[in-house]
Amino acid sequence: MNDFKERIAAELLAVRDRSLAYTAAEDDLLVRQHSPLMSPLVWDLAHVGNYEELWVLREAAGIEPLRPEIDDIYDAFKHPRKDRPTLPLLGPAEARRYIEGVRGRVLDVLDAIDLDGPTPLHRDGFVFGLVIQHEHQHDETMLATLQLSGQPGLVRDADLPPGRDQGPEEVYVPAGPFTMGTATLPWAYDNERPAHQVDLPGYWIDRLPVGNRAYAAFIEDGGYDDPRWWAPEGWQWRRRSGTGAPLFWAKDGDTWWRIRFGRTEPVPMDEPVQHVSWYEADAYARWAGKRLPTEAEWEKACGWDPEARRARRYPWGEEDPRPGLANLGHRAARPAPLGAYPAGASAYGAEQMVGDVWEWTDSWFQPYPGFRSFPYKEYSEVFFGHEYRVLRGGSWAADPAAVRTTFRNWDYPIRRQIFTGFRCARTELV
Ligand code: AVJ
Ligand code: FE
Repeated sequence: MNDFKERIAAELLAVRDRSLAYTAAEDDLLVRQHSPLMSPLVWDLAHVGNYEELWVLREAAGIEPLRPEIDDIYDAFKHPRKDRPTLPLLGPAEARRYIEGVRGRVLDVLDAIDLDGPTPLHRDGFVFGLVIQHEHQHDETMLATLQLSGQPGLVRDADLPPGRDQGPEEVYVPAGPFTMGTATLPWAYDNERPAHQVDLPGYWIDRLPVGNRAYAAFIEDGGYDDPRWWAPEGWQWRRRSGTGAPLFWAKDGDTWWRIRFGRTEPVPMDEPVQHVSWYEADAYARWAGKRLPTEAEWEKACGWDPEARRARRYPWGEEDPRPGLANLGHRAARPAPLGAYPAGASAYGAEQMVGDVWEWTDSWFQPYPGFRSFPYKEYSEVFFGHEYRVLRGGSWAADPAAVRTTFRNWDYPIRRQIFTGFRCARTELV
């Protein structure tokens, strides 16, 4: 195998190690439904293998189906998450055998395949990028399921750099055009394409994500009880749900506590807030006299290099992510303290845009002008519209393989179990 193929093989191995680590539990934990919002873990496990079979073995390599009878069960569009426990799912041992069988054949295909042709699925190893990123995204989903379950054992406390209590509250992004999306990143998804020019007026954007201390001040100030701050549907959601704090938070006397993978600990006030819905982020921003950034504002502040007049792959440039630049890949099971990554700053000086927490933006998930679905409509196209808000940047649980300045994630505005926070923006006053 050449170097590129070796790299792909290493990525396949790494993501599988991760999936197996998250599912190395007793069968009962894997088959149980921890929340109607989430699949049983054993569904995710076999689903990633089935997806890999469909795309690499059947579509790219033309191999006959291994187990066509299970396709229906693992089709995410046929069965909503809440119904998945009632399906005749493969048991944990069978699921592991199945995905291992698929993987063995996938490595044979990788060895034999021509990564420069004959189809766009082969080119630059796109189909391998597709399944690697897909599995990492499901791993992050599994981690959210495990956090909901209260399951201990997932806290990993790799040393994160200390926070830094200096620097401006906001950075300024002057008016002007930038290139949004990508024409060149080979493993980018269809929804990141095509690259196109967007001309924005000048704006301010927070240098850092909103922290727990600032968010607690919003709560103490009665932010959850004041309809002035809330979008109308947000206010309805807040009243119906009775929500008064981020998910997994509880107050005891004067102290906020949180539960993190089964451990109860004081809320670290210097960390970015996470587990808030879009509605909460939107309300906080209004309370703070600001607003959420649009997706274009977020991407320009993160990725645009105004001197070179081109987009960077990461805020800091082209260099691959490493521990000194961003908190990714579940090295620690939490966001890093605010200000921990000065070396990871964008050209405009915005920090922690990649890693730590996904960031809600004000934008609906919509196609870019000239969008073409690839390789299938159900990855992005069926989600476009006014139902899902765009999330950017990637959390501490996201893998570097599925993070870049152009990467787009999306979810319902009420979602809170995902590792999501936000930062605010502000239009320049003239
Ligand atoms: C991009 C994270 C919203 O999990 O629904 C997984 C990714 N697509 N399988 C999701 C995805 C197909 C997707 N998100
Ligand atoms: Fe999937």
